[in-house]
Order: sequence, then structure tokens, then C-alpha cells
Amino acid sequence: MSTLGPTMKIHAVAPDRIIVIMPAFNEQEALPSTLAGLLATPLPLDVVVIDDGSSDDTAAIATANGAVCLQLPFNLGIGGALRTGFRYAVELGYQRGIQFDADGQHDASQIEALLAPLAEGADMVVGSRFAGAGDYRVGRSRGFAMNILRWAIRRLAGQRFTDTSSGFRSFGPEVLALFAAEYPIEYMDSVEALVMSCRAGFDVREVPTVMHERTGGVASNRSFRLAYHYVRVLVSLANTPKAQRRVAETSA
Ligand SMILES: Nc1nc2c(ncn2[C@@H]2O[C@H](COP(=O)(O)OP(=O)(O)O)[C@@H](O)[C@H]2O)c(=O)[nH]1
Ligand SMILES: [Mg+2]
Repeated sequence: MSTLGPTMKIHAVAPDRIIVIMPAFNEQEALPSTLAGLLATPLPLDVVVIDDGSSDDTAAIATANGAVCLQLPFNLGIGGALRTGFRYAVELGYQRGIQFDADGQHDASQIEALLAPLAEGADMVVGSRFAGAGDYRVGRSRGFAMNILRWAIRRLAGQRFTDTSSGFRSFGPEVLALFAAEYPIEYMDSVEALVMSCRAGFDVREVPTVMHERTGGVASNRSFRLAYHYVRVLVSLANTPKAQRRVAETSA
């Protein structure tokens, strides 16, 4: 039986198809242009929108604009929705996947740049807002918080990333399988997922990408919630066993 449930019919896909995994919560305004941008590229993209208990017409609009829509019975948050998308990708046999926001902030024309390192052997690629492309800026306090995260991840992952929380990423088959089996479900999942894949020994790279303003709807990152999860992620990173990592490094 499929892990997606007994009612879903599973078909294997052609090996060149690429799955775009798109978490969406109340995104009816932005979805039509986001999906049109994706489907206008010459790439063999299939889009799965994970509608996470939206109260608007997200699901109907996703389907009407060329995506498959998985509807969760209640809100699981971005991480739970992404895990659903990874499971869907693995069940259908996709070999490459893209994580892409519904709100219009990511740019479909950059997907090729995100896929290129996979062809050269990378397992996962992070699209960075802070690596020279575009002019995305954050305020002082957010910038300071991001610097601490960068430092913590550099220590734990043994590698420097300029954008640890970007939600614009590409994945090869093994990382899709890892994330289908376990993906962090708490808010700020992207930071923990980055550490997970690096520590699992995958080849994770970063490429510069632009980021736009939302084209509609409302962002989910209310400041109290963001601050709480920022502290939670730092505590969880601080508790990631270092001894294990040192052994891994010396035996490499
Ligand atoms: N499935 C799901 N998607 C969500 C949820 N909250 C936000 N999203 C989606 O995740 C993406 C990024 O969310 P957003 O609020 O724009 O985060 P930000 O860009 O980091 O400010 C968008 O496509 C949202 O629709 C949620 O609770 N569930
Ligand atoms: Mg956004």
C-alpha cells in the first residue's frame, strides 16, 4: 500500500521529469502567476502543490492552473507539507525535485542554475539570496540573527552557506528519499534540513539566486513565532553531538 494512503493511484514517471514541490497556505492570489511562470519554462516540470488546510481557493486554483494538488486534512505547517511532497515524489519515482514557494518570491528562470550542479554530482543545491545575484536585503536584527545561524551551521555542517533558510532548493534522488523518510516538521525546517543533509554526507552546494517580493497574500513569519523558533533551532543545533562529527571527520 502506498504511504500516501490507499486511495492514491501511483504511476511511475518518465525519468527526465522534474517534480516541483510547492507548499501553499492561502495562496489563491499568487498561485496563477507562480504556476504560469513555472509551466512557461522549457523544462519538463510537474508541479505538486501541498494545500495545507487553506481557507481560500488554493486547491481549486492550483488544479485549474496545471498543478496536482494534495490537500492535507488540517494544517501541518511548511515542514509537514514538504514531507508530504517528498513522499509523493519518491512514490512516483522522480529523480530530481525542486522546492519552490507559491507566493511568487522565487524565479522560475533560475531553476536551470539550481539544477546544473546536480548534473555535476551534487545531491542538493541551495539557491542563495545573499551570494551576489539580485539585491535582496534584510534589516539589521534579522541580518545579525542570520549571521549566528551561518556560524552555527558552518561548525556543524563543516561548510559555509550564505543562505541557510532559503526555500528555493533542488534535490537529487537520494536526498528526496532521505527527506521523504524524515523531514523536520517544526517551523524553520529549512535550516534543520540543511544540517541533516550535510551531516548525512551528501554533497550540498549553493548557487546565487534572486528573490522577489511576494505577489499577493500574507507571509507566515510573525515575529514572535520566528523568534521562538530561532531560539529552538539554535538550542537544537547546540545539542547536535560534536564528538560524532569529529570522529566522522578524522576517519574521512
Ligand atoms: N503547506 C503550507 N505552506 C505554507 C504554510 N505557511 C506558509 N506556507 C507556504 O510556504 C511558502 C513560504 O511561506 P512564506 O510565508 O512566504 O515564508 P517566507 O517567504 O519565509 O516569508 C509559501 O508558498 C507559503 O504559501 C503552512 O502552514 N503550510
Ligand atoms: Mg515568502
